[in-house]
Amino acid sequence: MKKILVIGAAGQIGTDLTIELRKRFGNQNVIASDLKQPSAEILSSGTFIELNVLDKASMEQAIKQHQITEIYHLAAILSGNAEKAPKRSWDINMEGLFNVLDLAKELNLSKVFWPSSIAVFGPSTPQTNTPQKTVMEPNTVYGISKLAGERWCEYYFQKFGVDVRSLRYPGLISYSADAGGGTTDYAVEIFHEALKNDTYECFLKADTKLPMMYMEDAINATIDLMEADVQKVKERSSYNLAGISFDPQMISDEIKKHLPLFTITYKPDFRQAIADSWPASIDDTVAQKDWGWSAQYDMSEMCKIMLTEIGKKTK
Ligand code: NAD
Ligand code: AKB
Repeated sequence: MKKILVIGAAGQIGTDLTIELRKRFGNQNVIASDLKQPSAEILSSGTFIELNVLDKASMEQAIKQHQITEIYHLAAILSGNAEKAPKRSWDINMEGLFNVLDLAKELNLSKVFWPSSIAVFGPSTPQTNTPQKTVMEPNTVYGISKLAGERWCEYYFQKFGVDVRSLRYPGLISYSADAGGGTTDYAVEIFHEALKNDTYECFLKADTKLPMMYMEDAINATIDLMEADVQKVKERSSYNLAGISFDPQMISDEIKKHLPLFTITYKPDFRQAIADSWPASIDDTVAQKDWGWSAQYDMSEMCKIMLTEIGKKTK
């Protein structure tokens, strides 16, 4: 029987992914874990344990106690925060992954999910429709850790048979939890500020186009990949995944259709250089072909949902 451990369940993705996994596989079969308290919905719908991904012994104990068969390992330090504490972020991102991969190998777990990111690409990568296989020279701590992580995932699959699966998520947009310190966070913050104050000061320039995706698409892609037949999962580093590509001006124009008084101003900070090093759009035809992936949400649908759902919370 499937028994899942989500590590990083209190974060932006974990908040939505844990609930969806519980819906699909049963509340009692999905154990949430994090360093910090998760949402009230996660706390009330199933088991939560406080777990540090750097503490391998405690993780081993939790896996044995709850008879875990699969891990979704989401704990990491994202691009913006990682630049502020490079060595500590490298340690958390890499040591955490090693602990999970080693436990999967030693305890013979059936599957592991670990997310990579568009941050694996760098300034020398082709920026438009970035292909699955291309030049990868990331120049951020976060991107370097994700690229190294991809190589280790493939290594553990090939050398030790660990069935680890991965997606290169674009910037994810959701309303259930705040974004966790990345470069694409503006595309979440803008909705909160638009509804609260009718204005938003953006930390990226108006024409900084980046690959983005509405959270429900990302959750579906994640579970689809994890549930795909093993022979369909041919890419053992990480799959490119594409949703919507836009820049701050485009999303601001879309918000204005709903909130005509909304205004945006621009004050680029250190995250501009990170964004400039990333692709503007992604080619995910390999994921489409291998396991039947396709995104459902466009920018206008995503904006409508974000404004409605955040609007309900801010009333
Ligand atoms: P987040 O920062 O919102 O959540 C990460 C969670 O991990 C937090 O709740 C944090 O408390 C927890 N955590 C941190 N250190 C920990 C530790 N030592 N032990 C246990 N838990 C710890 O991040 P997110 O946006 O949910 O991202 C999840 C994963 O997806 C990360 O690997 C991230 O790199 C990747 N990703 C996210 C995006 C995105 O746009 N959100 C895009 C690409 C990739
Ligand atoms: C970040 O901006 O760091 C993340 C990501 C794209 O990996 N959202």
